[in-house]
Amino acid sequence: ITGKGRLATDRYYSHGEINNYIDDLAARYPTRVLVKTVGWSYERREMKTITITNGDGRANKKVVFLDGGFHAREWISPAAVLYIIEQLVEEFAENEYLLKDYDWVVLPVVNPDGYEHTQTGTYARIFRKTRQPYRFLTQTCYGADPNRNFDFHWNEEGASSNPCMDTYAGPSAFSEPETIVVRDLMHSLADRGIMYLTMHSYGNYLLYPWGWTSDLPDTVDQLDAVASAGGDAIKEATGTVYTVGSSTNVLYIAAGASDDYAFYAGFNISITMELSGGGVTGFDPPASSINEYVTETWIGVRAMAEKLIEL
Ligand code: ING
Ligand code: ZN
Repeated sequence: ITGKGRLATDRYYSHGEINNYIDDLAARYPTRVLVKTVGWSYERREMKTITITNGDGRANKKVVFLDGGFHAREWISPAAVLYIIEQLVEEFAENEYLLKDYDWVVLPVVNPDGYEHTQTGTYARIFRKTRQPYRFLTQTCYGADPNRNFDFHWNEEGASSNPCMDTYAGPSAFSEPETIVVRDLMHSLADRGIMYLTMHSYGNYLLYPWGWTSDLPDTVDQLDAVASAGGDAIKEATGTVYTVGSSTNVLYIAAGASDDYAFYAGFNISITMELSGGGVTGFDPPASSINEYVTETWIGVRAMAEKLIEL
C-alpha cells in the first residue's frame, strides 16, 4: 500500500490490516487523527477506535459515533466504514465542514473474532455471531448475537435463548466482551452524542428506534428526517432505493440491538444502515463490487451528517 488514497477497495481486509490502516493514518495525520485501544475481544484481538477531528483542538464537540462489523459475515460493513474514514481524513479539504462542529469516533470492527472466523473457509463464511463458546445439552455452539446482547429490553422480543441459534441473546445482557466495549464507549460519549451510526448488511434499509417495540420515539420526526436525507441522497446519486423507518415497523421486532441502546443512552440520532447485498448469500458481494457499494454508502452517510447540521 502506497501513497495518498492508500485504502484498497478491490479486496476485503483482514482485521489486522484494518488496525494497521488506522494506525498508519494516525502516524501520518497526528494533529487530526487519534487511535486508541478500547478493549479486547473474547479471543484477545485488539479493538481500536479512530477519532477524527479537524485539528482545531476544541474540546467537547458533539460526537458522531460510527461502528461496523457487528456481524461476522457482513464484510461490506467494515469496508464501508474504512471508506468513510478515508474520506474524512484523506479528503479533508472537501469534507472539513463535517468536522467543524463534530468529532467522529469510529470502531471499524466490533466483532473481530467472528470476522476472522468467516475468513477461514466456505462453511464459516456465513457465521454471524461472536466466538465465545456456549454449552447446549451435549453440544458446544459458538457465540452470542452481539446485536441482541445490549441491556435494554434484553431478550424480550426477536431474540433466541438457544445458544445454537443465530439470534442468541447470550446468557445475560452484555455477556460478550465486545458489546461491553461498545457500551462503555457509548456511555463515555453519550453526553456529546449527536448521532450513532452502525453498519450492517444486507437489505437496503435505514432503520431507527425502536427495535424492541412498534411504538415510535417522541423525536421520530428528527430521526426520520436524518435517515430520509441519507436515503434520498443515495436514490438521487445511484438509483438504489433504501427503505426508511423504525426497525420493528419496516423490518422485524428485535430487542437488545445497539441502536436502541445508543438512543436510550442519550444519542439524539441512532441509525442502523443495512447496506446493499450481493454474491451467493447476499453477505458476499464480490470484491469487484466493493468500490460501488462503499461510495454509495458514503453518499448516504455524508447526507445524514449534513442534515444534522440543520437540525
Ligand atoms: N440486521 C439487523 C439485525 O440485527 C436490526 C436488523 C437492527 C434489527 C436494529 C433490529 C434493530 O437483525 C442485520 N442484517 O443484522
Ligand atoms: Zn447485521
